[in-house]
Amino acid sequence: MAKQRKIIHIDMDCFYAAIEIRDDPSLKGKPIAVGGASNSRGVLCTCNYEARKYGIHSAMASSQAVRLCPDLIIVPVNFEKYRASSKVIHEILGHYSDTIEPLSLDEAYLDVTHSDLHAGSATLIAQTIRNEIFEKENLIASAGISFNKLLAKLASDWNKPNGQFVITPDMIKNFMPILPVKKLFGVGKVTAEKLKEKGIVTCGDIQKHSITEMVRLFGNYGKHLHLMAHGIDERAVCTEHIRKSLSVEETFSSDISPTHVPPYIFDDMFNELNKRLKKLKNLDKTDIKTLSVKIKFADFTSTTIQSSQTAFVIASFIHLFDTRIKNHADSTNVKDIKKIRLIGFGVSFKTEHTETNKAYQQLSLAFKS
Ligand code: TTP
Ligand code: MG
Repeated sequence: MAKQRKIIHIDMDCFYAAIEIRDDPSLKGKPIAVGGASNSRGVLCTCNYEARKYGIHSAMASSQAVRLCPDLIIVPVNFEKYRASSKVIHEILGHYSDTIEPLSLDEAYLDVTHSDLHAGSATLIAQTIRNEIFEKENLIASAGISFNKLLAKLASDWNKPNGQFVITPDMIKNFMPILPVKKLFGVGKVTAEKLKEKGIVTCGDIQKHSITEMVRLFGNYGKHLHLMAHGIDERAVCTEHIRKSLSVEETFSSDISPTHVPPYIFDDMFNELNKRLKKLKNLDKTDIKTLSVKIKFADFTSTTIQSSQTAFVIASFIHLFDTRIKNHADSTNVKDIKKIRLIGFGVSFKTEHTETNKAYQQLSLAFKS
């Protein structure tokens, strides 16, 4: 029989907000959030636990948050700082396992099944990781420990903030039935709503259905839901990421005219895409299948133009952009030409490419995978 796995999920507590409070102790104890200003179209990235008491949460419009808590202090986003901290945290994680899967700047899975540290106690390893993060970065992490990724992630949420929790196999029969389905990996608002229409709100409700019934109702995803509702998740902690495409995009601080895009924007984007491509293993430029340009207009409508005919040079991207903008201008009155809030450049590949997972490199506000 295969050895039971030991998986740790680490998730930093109110990550961006915690960094801002660490760097400005006068914010301590006050409700604070990180994000866009409340007098513009800003939204919040996150907030501390004091602010959460007022019902404030990530992705809420800043204006709404200030209505809920007039004393809320909103600190502007300082992404470089978060990325620097994330890099240190991921380096610390590297002291405890070679099998690490970063999920975002502040979250990662570690497989410690074969670790000799603390006589193989995943609970003690998690505690030591959290201590080291606190000592080196002065930030607080929570941890979840279990025998698969699904349960480890659920567990890290259990005693948040500043806590850890272990889910053992014998806890599954009591733990899963009461768990709301929206806590399951991949179940967002839309899926939760569809499940609710069938009277399914908790994992216990799923357990009442046979796997055949779940497949009949929800297709292949129904099978996946059925397994998760029983606490089963065979996914490995994955240190490599398979890529079929790569793109970078930039959202401008204010909308720009499509006919007056500063050339450095195209240069920056092309250079960033090129830099990211060079990091992929065994990539030959002839392996690029299509080039694409994405444009998001000020009214949030967006369009993507693709070409499989052109070479990977900046002029090809600019040509795609100009073609789309010309079509738009030809079909619109000059006064109605929409401004642009975001431009993206991307490529797709003929074959799949693997790269080492590094969350702090992959994510940025301006450039995304
Ligand atoms: P989370 O781990 O979801 O949130 P958190 O760390 O702020 O709070 P906690 O884990 O204690 O519940 O996200 C990590 C960071 O990612 C968060 O600090 C800010 C950023 N983020 C956004 O920018 N937008 C979002 O919608 C979310 C959910 C997070
Ligand atoms: Mg977090």
